[in-house]
Amino acid sequence: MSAHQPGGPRSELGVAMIGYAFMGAAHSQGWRTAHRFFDLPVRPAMSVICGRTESATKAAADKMGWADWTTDWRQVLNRDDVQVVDICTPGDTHADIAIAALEAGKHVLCEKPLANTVAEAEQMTATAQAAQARGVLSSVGFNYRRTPALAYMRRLVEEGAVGAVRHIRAHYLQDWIVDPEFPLVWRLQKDKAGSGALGDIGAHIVDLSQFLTGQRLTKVSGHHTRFVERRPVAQATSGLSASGGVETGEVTVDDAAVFFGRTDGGALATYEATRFATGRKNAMRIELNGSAGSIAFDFESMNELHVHDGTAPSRDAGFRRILVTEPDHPYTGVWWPPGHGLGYEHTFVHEIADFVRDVAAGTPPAPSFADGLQVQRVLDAVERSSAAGAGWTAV
Ligand code: SOE
Repeated sequence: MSAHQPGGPRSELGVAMIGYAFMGAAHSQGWRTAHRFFDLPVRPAMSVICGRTESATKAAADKMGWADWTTDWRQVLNRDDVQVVDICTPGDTHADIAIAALEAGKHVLCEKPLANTVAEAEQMTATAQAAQARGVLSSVGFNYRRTPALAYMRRLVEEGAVGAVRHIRAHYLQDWIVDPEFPLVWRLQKDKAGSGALGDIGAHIVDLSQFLTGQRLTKVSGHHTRFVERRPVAQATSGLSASGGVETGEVTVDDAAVFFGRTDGGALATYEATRFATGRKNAMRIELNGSAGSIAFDFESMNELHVHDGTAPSRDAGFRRILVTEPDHPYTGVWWPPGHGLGYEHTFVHEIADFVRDVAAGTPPAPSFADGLQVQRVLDAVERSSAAGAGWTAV
């Protein structure tokens, strides 16, 4: 229940979450925890969770701490105890839910990628911009921006630690579908996910590279491919794990994508997104090389940055490891003593803390739907380039 009195201060921000699987669990952790560590102006209230299957939704509500549950997402839009709709469903439902929620006056946090197509993302962005004029806010969940080391990397770039950025080298390497018997989960179906490795994890590195450098891709050249054409139809899924039967179905998305591009700031950027990098679990790596130095990051060592100061005397040259766990690093001060480290889930806690603060202050959160749309345009340009034999394609 919202404690809001008409005309008075709101002490709670009621949230409805749509979806309860991997991202639903990650976001629930954020909603449960953010106000317990961060000093927030309003306290999130986990009002209702929504999913398609009654028994699973009810179980998710109990397990993740939601006060109520429903199987009808439209129903949550009429509730007075809901001010925020958090969309954690596959991409094929993002546009319908986000547009209806914004039009109903609910703030929206939507998982990435923003949509399955540029046309959907454009519609969502137009709706979000109209809603923002009425004080209704929205954001897309590129959670890795909230990794302390990456937030600090951005600060270092802004302070000139790498000088003029010449190279952006971004890889997102996973291996959870290397086994051809791994089932055909929704992330491998174009009608549900929009694209494969490209949209699911390539979207993160496109967003991050632009966030870290402040530069935007203007043209790309790319190629994507599929290594396994058919897989057992999924029977049960949990997080990124699944079991399948004997019946098989067609994989309709890319398994891996490589692309490079030019930015409006003059950098040459290279990207690789794959779920076939055997042995790499969540190796989201990004390295910037510039006129004054370099910075490198790997999510598998997410509390560290490797920084080279190219202006130091050559006898002292080399990459220095910075442990990003000090109280004056982004986000870390509210957590544990230096060196004790954070994990994947904290990126969602930070995302939600930032979102709650922005909603309470009436400040448009970042990344916006417009940022999500721009990423979608990059992904679309990579697909068009791949289809046309990898030539330069404008974003
Ligand atoms: C699967 O590739 C996945 O769960 C992505 O969907 C997430 O965005 C990423 O954070 C981890 O991997």
